[in-house]
Amino acid sequence: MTKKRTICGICEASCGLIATVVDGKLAKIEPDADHPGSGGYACAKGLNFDEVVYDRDRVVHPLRRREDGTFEEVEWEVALKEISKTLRGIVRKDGYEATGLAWGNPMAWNFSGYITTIGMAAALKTKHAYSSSSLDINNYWAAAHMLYGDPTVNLLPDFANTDFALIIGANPMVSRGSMVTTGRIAEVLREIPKRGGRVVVIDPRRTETAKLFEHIAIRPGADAWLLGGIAKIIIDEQLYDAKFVQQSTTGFDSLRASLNGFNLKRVESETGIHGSSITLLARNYAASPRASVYGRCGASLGRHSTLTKYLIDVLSILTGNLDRRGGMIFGVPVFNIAKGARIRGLSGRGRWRTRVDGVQELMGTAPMVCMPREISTPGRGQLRGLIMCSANPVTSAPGSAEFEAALKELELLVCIDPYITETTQHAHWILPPSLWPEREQMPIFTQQQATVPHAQWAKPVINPPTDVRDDWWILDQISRRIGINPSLLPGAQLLGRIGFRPSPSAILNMILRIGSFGDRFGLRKGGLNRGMLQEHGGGVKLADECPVGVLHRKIQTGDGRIRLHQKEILAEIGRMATNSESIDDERLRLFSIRQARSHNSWLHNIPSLVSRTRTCAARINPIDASALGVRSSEDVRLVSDWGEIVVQLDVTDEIIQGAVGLTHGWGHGGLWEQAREAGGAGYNRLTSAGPGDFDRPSGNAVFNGILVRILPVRR
Ligand SMILES: Nc1nc2c(c(=O)[nH]1)N[C@H]1C(S)=C(S)[C@@H](COP(=O)(O)OP(=O)(O)OC[C@H]3O[C@@H](n4cnc5c(=O)[nH]c(N)nc54)[C@H](O)[C@@H]3O)O[C@H]1N2
Ligand SMILES: Nc1nc2c(c(=O)[nH]1)N[C@H]1C(S)=C(S)[C@@H](COP(=O)(O)OP(=O)(O)OC[C@H]3O[C@@H](n4cnc5c(=O)[nH]c(N)nc54)[C@H](O)[C@@H]3O)O[C@H]1N2
Ligand code: SF4
Ligand SMILES: [Mo]
Repeated sequence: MTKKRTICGICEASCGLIATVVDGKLAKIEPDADHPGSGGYACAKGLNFDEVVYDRDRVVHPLRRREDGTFEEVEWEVALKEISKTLRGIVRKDGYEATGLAWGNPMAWNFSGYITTIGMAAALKTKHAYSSSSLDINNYWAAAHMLYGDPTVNLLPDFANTDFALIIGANPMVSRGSMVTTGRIAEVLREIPKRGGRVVVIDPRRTETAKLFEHIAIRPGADAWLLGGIAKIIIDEQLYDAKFVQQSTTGFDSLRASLNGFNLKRVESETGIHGSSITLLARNYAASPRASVYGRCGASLGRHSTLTKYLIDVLSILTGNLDRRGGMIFGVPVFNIAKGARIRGLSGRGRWRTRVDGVQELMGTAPMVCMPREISTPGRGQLRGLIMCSANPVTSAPGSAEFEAALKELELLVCIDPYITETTQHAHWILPPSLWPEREQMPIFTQQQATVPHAQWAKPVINPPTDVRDDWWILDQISRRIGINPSLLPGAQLLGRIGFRPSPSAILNMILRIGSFGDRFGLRKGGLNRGMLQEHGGGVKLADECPVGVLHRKIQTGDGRIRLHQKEILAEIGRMATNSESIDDERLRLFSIRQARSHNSWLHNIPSLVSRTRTCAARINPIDASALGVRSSEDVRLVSDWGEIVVQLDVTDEIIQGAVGLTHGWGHGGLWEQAREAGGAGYNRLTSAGPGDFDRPSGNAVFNGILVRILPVRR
């Protein structure tokens, strides 16, 4: 029996864990009390992950789909040979531009898979590079590119030191934080009121987080109205930090003029929040010496999400809370991803547009919502051969039916995934990847957004089943057979031809060693390298907190100032103001709910995480329920412009009137038996990937604020 330290690879909390291994098998997972980030916290998902590793439905051999839709096991050599033969055929016929890659959320904890994926997309010179970031945070990147000239600039709320935390559309008590990694986030937030500060939660639902603090209920999709309204009050009442604005920004007059339409009456009617509450909120926020504004999925997954994120940042900028202790701060990157992305030409936006919809590229990727049309629209550059890693778009992308239909049209679909899901069942090939306890773990992304800077690089805890391989290895093997090197190293294709193909781990170790915390190959005593981090096993603290006074190093606008004037933002404000789908529509507005023992679409095959009481339901307010004549526990039809589902109803006053909260990630197909039996219905049968149905500047998907009707089930 041995105990090994590792890092959970499921969510952005990136908790430190201790795994007990008995006879080579994962016997127990416990929280690592000494971890500098998570400090002994871990949730049920991480602690029960052995059930995923040993799940009897797990794909542990390469599978080929037969004519009748069933799958047969094949040898790796056969799979790799046939896949590359088909790919080469597509390239011969239609060029590399007919091939593509798509990757989903688990890639964020798979450094080797991730760098090989983006390396492969670069080597294929394809525009078909689709990331789940466009179902999630593309609006962050687009707004950061506009304001700071670099999409990777990410403002972290300094919850540990703030006096006023304004939380917009986030539920950290359940999600454990996103786009920020703050260990024991629940306790850190609870400390704020204890030291005399305030936490105000803006959410259409009285969530697990809202219940603990002050809650202001908002209609789904109305955040930009609220934020613009607050910004206007702060400017009109001269509550802003004129010195900071003058020294650090350009375009203030344009911002001020753009807010003209955000008069209190309109803001009140759009948001459903009383005008006096909005005014008070604006004044209190601005008066607070150390205030932070944090928005997440609720602020990212609606219409106008780039505008919303722009306005979130504008509040910190106006009040001088940017780069201030207790306001918004910047992480300390162990790997300087921002610089690396700039050097390798990934960092940017709008350098090309998608073929069918003409949407701007962002960080070298195209939005997931464009994929169905890229597959089904003929012409040069039509997507014919797709490799998809760790993604389940049929459930998690908007417009489930559009994805299902399009995936079936592909000449080649290869899915690297541990399950036969409602998505991967359409693949010609399913290849079995290792899971995070079976591979080296080093969370490049979350380590750079940690509010207590730390580094960790863990060895695999256990060996994978015989026929299971790391995602990067699978991509590399396919690449070799089609004559490319899936790498972003300068000169990679030439180096590949002469046989120089260092592993992702070796490449990152080299970058670590020459980086600001590195050992400079022995020249800097106490510096970091992979070997010493792996020897230690647990997290190594780099500082007690993130530094402030670093803004000038982050900004890449040329003149060092934040650019408030943005044409695309003005256009978005115009669009939003004239949007007629609004307050007079008698339909209800749909929004998403995440659950503690669930992770998007992929932990529903685990008995200890799925119990009957925790499955899928639509929640509405009692007043709406009585007007509609529906009751708790009854099945109802939810009908949108794009689809309909039948789902169980839960009547609760935690939901604002005029809205429906629906759990996302349920209603499974495919061959994961427990997940199928768990039942429920797919949220994204009600949403759309249509050409007008995403955020224009960023391509981010729209899941929240969809208009729906509740109707009785047809008998
Ligand atoms: N309605 C609605 N839809 C949403 C959201 C919402 O709030 N509401 N949220 C959106 C957000 S924020 C996100 S991030 C997306 C997520 O959407 P996706 O990125 O599609 O991710 P998941 O649905 O979590 O599916 C992950 C897949 O990866 C597989 N997998 C797990 N681990 C590994 C691994 O190590 N290697 C490989 N190769 N595969 C692995 C799982 O089996 C699963 O099939 O969903 C979005 N969809
Ligand atoms: N247990 C668990 N943890 C997770 C996940 C999971 O599925 N389960 N998913 C992970 C992923 S991929 C991500 S991206 C993060 C997300 O992290 P969070 O964003 O913190 O998680 P959500 O629960 O989606 O919180 C969004 C909140 O926005 C509210 N909301 C919806 N629409 C609106 C709106 O229009 N305006 C406002 N103001 N609020 C709105 C919802 O009611 C919800 O409370 O969580 C991660 N952690
Ligand atoms: S799922 Fe997230 S919160 Fe739970 S143990 Fe893993 S990293 Fe921590
Ligand atoms: Mo996400």
